[in-house]
Amino acid sequence: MRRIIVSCCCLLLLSYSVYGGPCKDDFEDGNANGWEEVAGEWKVQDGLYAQIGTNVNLGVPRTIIKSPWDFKDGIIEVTIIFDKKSDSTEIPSILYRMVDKDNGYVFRMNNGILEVGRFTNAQYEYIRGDAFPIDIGKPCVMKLEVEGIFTKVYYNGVIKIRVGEPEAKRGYEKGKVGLAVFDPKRPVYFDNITIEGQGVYAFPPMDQAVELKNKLVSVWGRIKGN
Ligand SMILES: [Ca+2]
Repeated sequence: MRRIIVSCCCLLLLSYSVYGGPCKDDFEDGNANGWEEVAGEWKVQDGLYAQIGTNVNLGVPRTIIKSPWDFKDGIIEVTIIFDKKSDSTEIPSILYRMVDKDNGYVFRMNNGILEVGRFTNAQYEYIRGDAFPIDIGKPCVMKLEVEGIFTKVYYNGVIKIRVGEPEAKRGYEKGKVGLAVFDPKRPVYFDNITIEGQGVYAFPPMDQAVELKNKLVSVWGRIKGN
């Protein structure tokens, strides 16, 4: 038994050393500090990050984390919540390995199809997708496991597709992480983004743990001061 526990601890330590971080945002602090809103209208409300703008003339609504690090290999998890009036055609998406605001990889929830593509010069290019029934009446926990040229997509903890970059020369090696909504007819809400990967770490002002601690300290400071 003891040996099993020790092995588990070693495995845990090993996984921590492989993946740093995590970097998280649950939006409970009421702001989108640490994000660069590139297009669309993004708003933190009720502990969720909402895309509420419907004007696509300024480009695909998207927001990118202004991280000091670049994401290469690792895990990105985010909860996606469709609006009550949604018919699932808004295409909420996760951006990753973004070399700039217009170029990188995209995972899209495209009306029942889970697909991976490239975002090249702000235009979407499809690589591969598979149809899976999505229950848009409940929050969808989407997880991407990215390693080398491969992206594995999990929906509510179950692996659904594995997509490889078919054109090595056109692939993106590393970059920023973000969110997008390709067809923003109705609002889409995001929550609990977690990023783990080599070199990834929580950074102010996105570091919730530190913020929470500081908040507590300042609240106590105020109470004591009064
Ligand atoms: Ca939240």
